[in-house]
Amino acid sequence: MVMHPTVLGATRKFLCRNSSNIQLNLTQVICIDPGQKAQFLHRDEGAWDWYDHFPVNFHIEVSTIWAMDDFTEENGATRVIPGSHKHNLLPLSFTQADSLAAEMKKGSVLVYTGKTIHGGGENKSKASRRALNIDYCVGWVRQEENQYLSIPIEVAKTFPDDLQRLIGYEMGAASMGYVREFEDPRVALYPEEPFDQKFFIELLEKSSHFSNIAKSVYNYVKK
Ligand SMILES: O=C(O)CCC(=O)C(=O)O
Ligand SMILES: [Fe+2]
Repeated sequence: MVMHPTVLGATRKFLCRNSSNIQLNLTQVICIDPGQKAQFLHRDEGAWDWYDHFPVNFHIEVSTIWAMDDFTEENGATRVIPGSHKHNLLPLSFTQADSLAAEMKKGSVLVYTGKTIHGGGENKSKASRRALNIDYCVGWVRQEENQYLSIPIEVAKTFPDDLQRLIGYEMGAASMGYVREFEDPRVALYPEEPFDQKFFIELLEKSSHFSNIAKSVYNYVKK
C-alpha cells in the first residue's frame, strides 16, 4: 500500500517541485467506533510545531486515507474543506458545517495535501469506520513516526530496495540524513557493500530544478 505506484508517483511529482526527495511520514490504522464524535479540524502539516509560516504554495506533505470500510457521511467519512490548501486561514475558524464528507467505497483512497483542512467525522452508525492512513513528506523534515525505531533493522533489511529508501534509508536532501563520514544511510543496512559518493551530485542535480543556490553549487562542482 505504501508503495502504490499511482499514489506514490503523484506524491513525488507534487512534492518534488520544491524538494529533492520524499519519505514516508507515518502509517496508521484509524478506527472510528460508533458514537465517537468528530475530530477537530486541522491541517496535517501542523505536526511540524504548528509552524504558521510555511508559504501557502510550498507543500511539504501529502496525506492519504484508504477506506477499509465504505465511507459514508453517517459512519464518519473524513470531512474535508475543499480549497483550504490555498490559504492560511486558521482551521478552527471553520466549522464542521463548512466541510464535506469524503464518501467513498471500501478500497478507495482520499489524497490531500498537508495544508488541506480536514478531520475524522462523527460516527453515527452502528459499525466501526476503519481506514489506513499513509502520509508522505519531503525529505528534509523529521518523520512523525520514527521509522528507524518502529522498524527493527533486521526487518528493514527484508524490504525491497525502494521501500527501504522511502522509509528513510536514503538521503532526504543533498546533506540530510548521512551516517558516519557523509555516507548514504544505506551503509547501515549493507555495511559490507562499497560506498558510492555519487548520491550527493544526484541530489544536487534534483535540487537544481527548484533552487538557484543548488544550481550554482551544481555547476561549480561539475566543473
Ligand atoms: O480518520 C480520519 O478520517 C482522519 C484522521 C486524521 O485526519 C488524522 O488523524 O490526522
Ligand atoms: Fe489529519
